[in-house]
This record gives sequence, structure tokens and C-alpha cells, in this order.
Amino acid sequence: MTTHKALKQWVDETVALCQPDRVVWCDGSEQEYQTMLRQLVQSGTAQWLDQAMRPNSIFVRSDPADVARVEEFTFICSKDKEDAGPTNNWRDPDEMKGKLRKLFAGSMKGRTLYVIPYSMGPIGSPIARIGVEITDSPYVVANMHIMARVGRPVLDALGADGGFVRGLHSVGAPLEANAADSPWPCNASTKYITHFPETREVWSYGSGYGGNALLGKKCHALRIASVEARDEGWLAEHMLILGITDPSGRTIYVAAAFPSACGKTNLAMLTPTLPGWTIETVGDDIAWMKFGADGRLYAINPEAGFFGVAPGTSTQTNPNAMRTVASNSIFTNCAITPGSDVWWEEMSQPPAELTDWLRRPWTPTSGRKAAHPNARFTAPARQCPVISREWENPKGVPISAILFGGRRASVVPLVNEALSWRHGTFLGSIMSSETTAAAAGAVGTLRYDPFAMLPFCGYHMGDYFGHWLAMGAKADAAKLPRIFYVNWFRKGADGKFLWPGYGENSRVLKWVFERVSGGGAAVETPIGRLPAPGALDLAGLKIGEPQMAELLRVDTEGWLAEMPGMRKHFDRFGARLPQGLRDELAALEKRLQGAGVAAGR
Ligand code: SAT
Ligand code: MN
Repeated sequence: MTTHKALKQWVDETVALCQPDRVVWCDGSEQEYQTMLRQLVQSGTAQWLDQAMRPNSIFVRSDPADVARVEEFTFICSKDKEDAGPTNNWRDPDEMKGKLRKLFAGSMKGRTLYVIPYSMGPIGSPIARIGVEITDSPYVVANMHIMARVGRPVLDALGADGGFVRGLHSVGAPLEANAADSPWPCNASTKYITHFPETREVWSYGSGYGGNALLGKKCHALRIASVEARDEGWLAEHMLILGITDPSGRTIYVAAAFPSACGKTNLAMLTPTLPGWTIETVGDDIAWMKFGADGRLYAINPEAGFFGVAPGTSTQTNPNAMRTVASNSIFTNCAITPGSDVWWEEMSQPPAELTDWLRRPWTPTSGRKAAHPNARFTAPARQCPVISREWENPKGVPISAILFGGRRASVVPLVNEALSWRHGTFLGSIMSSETTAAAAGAVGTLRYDPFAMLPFCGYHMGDYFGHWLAMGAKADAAKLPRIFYVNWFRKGADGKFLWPGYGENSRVLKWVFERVSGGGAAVETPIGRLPAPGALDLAGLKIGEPQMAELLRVDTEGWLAEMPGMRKHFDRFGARLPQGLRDELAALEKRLQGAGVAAGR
């Protein structure tokens, strides 16, 4: 247990409220992990995968009503409504707690309450933070074992009076005596993912899935941490971190923000097609960044595992991810082969028969997907064959470049370097992307997703933009990372992707590497700096001139046509939109109009 009085008291109060049958303090041991897996199998939540093919791994099916993050039921409960801003759902904290207390009362009857002390980031790192999740889900315990550092060493680091984020989670399905449990207990009708930024608390009710339930991830490491970062002068971002090394052996580190299910894991682990270049993974989803004593921005990956989208992952698209999930992994909502291995769309040629994620027989002619589009793997980061030597460096890695990107079929070119930190902040603020299956709701709808933080910013987005500008203003400009806006998803008139993506993205990373190293030719355009003709290394790539021209075309009219939408997007933030971004928007419009005139339009 612990000598931490406040922690003990909180656990006692929670036990009194939720009325579990048992209380377990998680120690984080391998034995505890195995107990969780066995229990999940015994209760019918999970099944073992073939131990020869996929050692020490399980397969889980969730309830079909609990398959993704629920943005509609995600709330920021700041005292002042204005502080949540227009992009978040808001409720008064006292009102919400009153409502939640009623839901949590008795919610763990018949179940075990687990106390999971966790560290986001290497224990003892000056950038790492501690949280404690209380949950009634053994699936959450098993996943947290992979995704964070958990148990005894965390309690030791917390000591008798350390600060921590409180996360209370219940699947919201009390079990009456002698009643049969459902294989995936959850509350089909009521879900609340709520955040209390001022008191650094998360209360999550009704869902057992991913970001709704693994509270260290989006709830703590992004929504609560973004508020802490604002208050304390650092950055908590929805970004992968990678190291890229040139043939001479020089390494730079890059952080990159893309919305959920837009290829962060693939980029973080990519196998360069350019000879002599290598990529190493530091993280695939979240970056916490602080300025070091030398004035540079250092990033850690607060997580210890990957909770990656399975469909689309294959030995072609991401061989390193395939090797990472070869053992010791948890698979959720994939399809299952007759030989008890997992399968998902595009993993390989479809097997002749499968059982789909909903337990139905499936064949390649079934005409529907075998795995849920948001099927996931949970795998230890240390198993990644290209995990960086630096991935657990408590100091973090120095970031030389930051990329922003989304899924954009048109208008946005392959790569565009910002003219300054302020212009880069502007590009982040106008990021837009087509929605994916990572969140419940329509897929493929274009929406503004600033900094890929739309679902994850724990406070007013206008203030968040201001925080980015302030971080840049107080830094030594020469030491700030350079900012780039990338788009792997531009399509041609035939509706096909123009750029091959995946390993070929190393060509864009090479140009980024050159730019931050003082080389790499660029042309200045109204939207930013694009690779000069011939500056992108295309050796060995079969791509037509017209495709390349289209990928790098500055679509002046397309950008001008987006101005009213951008203005409307900015208007949402009212007086909290920093003047610097309004100025950037006006300057962009002016440059575009000038270009239009010069072209005789
Ligand atoms: O939030 S999850 O962890 O479920 C996945 C995501 O949306 O990135
Ligand atoms: Mn994510």
C-alpha cells in the first residue's frame, strides 16, 4: 500500500461510494499481469491466441456499442464555462459531480476495485507525471500495464505527499449477486468522460474502450496535462516523436501532430526507402515538451506502449508495427482465424474463412469488414524493432522540427515550411482533416482539427493558440523547432492518392532534415516555403512529373476559397483568438491575392 495519506483517503472515499466487493492495489508485476489475462479469459472477455503464433497474447471483443472515443459525451468541467471554450462540451463541475456521484454510487458492486498508480514518462524524469487510476475493469488494468509504468515503483516515487492526477473509472455495470456477467461490461445508454482541470481530476463512466477508459492516455496526458502545461509553461501535444539519421550518422528529432487514425504510428516507425537513412521511434501518439537549460525544446513520450489502429497495418505498410505486436499484446475488435490468430483488413490476403469481430462467420465474399475499423492492438513500446535508444531518456530528446498534418484530398500540398514560429502556429490552428473511425460518428467529414487537439485540448482553444505563441515568443528563435505542414493524402482528378506515402515519406523527412540543417532548397510562396524544383529526393521513385507538380502546386484559388471558412473557424474563439493569428490570416490573404493578380486572375 502507501504512506500517502491523501491517496489513501481518496481510495477509502471511492470504496465507500462505489461499493466494490474487493480492493486490489496494483503492484505492476508480471505475475499481476498474468493474473489479469487469465481472469479476462476465464470471464469470457478474452480468448488466448495461438501461443506458438502469438505468444502471451489475447484477443478481446468489446460490446458493439463501445468501440471508440465518444466526443459527444466528453466534458471539460472548468469552473468558468468560458475556460472550456467553444470546442469542448462544458458542464458546471459541482453539477457534474453531483450527477456522477449518483451514477458511481454502488457502480462497482460485485466487482473488484483496482488502484493503479501510474507514471506518464520514465519514473523520475523531470518531465514525467504521476496519476492514479481507480477502475473496476481488469481489461483496463492489463492495458495500463502496457501503456504506462505502473505499480510499486510509482508509489515509491510518489512518496508520502507527492502530487498526482486522480482518475476514477467505472464501466457502470454493477453485478448483482449470482447474476451472470456480460463478456464486455459497460453501460450501453450512459457514458460520461469528464475532466475537472482545476482539481486535476478525471471521472469516466460507462465505457471500457481505449481513450475513454485508459485514463493515463488522452484524459490525463492530453486534456489535464494541456492545462498543466499552460499553467507551467510547457507543451502537452498529440504528437508522435521520431529520430531520423542521415547516412553520415547525424540524428535529429521530429515531433508530428496528426489526428487519430491518420498514420502517426506508421510515420513514427517508418522504414525509409532512401538508402542510408534510418528512423527510430520515440513515441507514436503523445509528446510532452519542455525547454531545456540550453534553450532547446526537449520531448518525452509519456507512454510505454502503443494503442494502435490495426486495420491497414501490414508487413508492407508498417513492418515494424507487425513485429512489435508479434507477442505480449492485446488485440481488440479484430477478426479471428480458425487457427486462433488475429486478422484485420489489409493485413494480408484475406483467409478463406474467419470469425468477424461480431462473432459471425466471415468469408472474403461476405461484403463487409471482418475487423472493426477502429480495432486496436496494445503492445509494449520496447518490442518495437526500431525503438530509439533515447526513448526512455529522462531528459527527453531535442526537437528540431514539428510537423502538422491531416487528411486533405485537395488544396494542401505535400509539404510546406512555415515562415516563422508564429506562421507555424497559424498553420497548426487552421489544420483540418477528414474524420476517422477513432471517434464515434460520421467518417470522412472535413473538420478543423487545430494541432490535432480538437478532441484533446482541456481548455479554451483560443488560449491554447495564445500559449503556443507565448512559448515561441519567450524562446530563442534560432533554437526553436522549425514548423512544417504536410499532407500525404492529396488526391488527383481520378480520386487516387497522388503520393505513395508510408516509407516514401522519408523523402519529405529528408528535406525537413536538410532545411533544419541549413540546406534543402526552398521557394517562397504565399502559403510558405515549398521544396524548390529538384529539392525533394525522388531517386528511384516512380512518380510522374504531373503528379509531382500537383502535389507541390500552390492552389491559390483553393486557399482563397477557404478564407471565409477559416475566418468563421477563427470567429468561434471570439476575443480569445490571439491578434497574432488574425494578423497571419490577413497576411496570408494578402499574399494569395497578390499571387492571383500576378497570375492575371
Ligand atoms: O483515444 S484513443 O486512445 O481511443 C485512440 C485515439 O483516438 O487516438
Ligand atoms: Mn491519438
